[in-house]
Amino acid sequence: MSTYKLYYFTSRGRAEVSRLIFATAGQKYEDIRYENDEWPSHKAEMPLGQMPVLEFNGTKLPQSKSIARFLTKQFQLADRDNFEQAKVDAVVDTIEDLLTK
Ligand SMILES: N[C@@H](CCC(=O)N[C@@H](CS)C(=O)NCC(=O)O)C(=O)O
Repeated sequence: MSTYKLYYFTSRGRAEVSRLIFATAGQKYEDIRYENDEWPSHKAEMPLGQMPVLEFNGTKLPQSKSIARFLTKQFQLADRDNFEQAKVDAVVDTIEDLLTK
């Protein structure tokens, strides 16, 4: 059975989309949330020294959008056709615009 651990801060930020995907799919996962003062001692454990990070079957994957795209494919929530995928990408890119601002 596959195991999923999602590492992020206690805020919603760049992890919330993946948390929502897990909820929508009804998939159990470990939602690991670090307080700001805990972060320095975990930074070196992350592939790019940042979060969110998804640990899938023991391997860590960085980058929030890569994680979200992987999860939607994993749980068959996207990819029904190319236009459906483009609509999903548009939502992701819009969220990125908001986060950047
Ligand atoms: N492009 C990355 C950006 C990740 C990022 O900026 N993470 C921030 C929190 S939102 C972080 O880990 N900051 C702590 C640090 O850089 O030490 C993504 O989308 O996952």
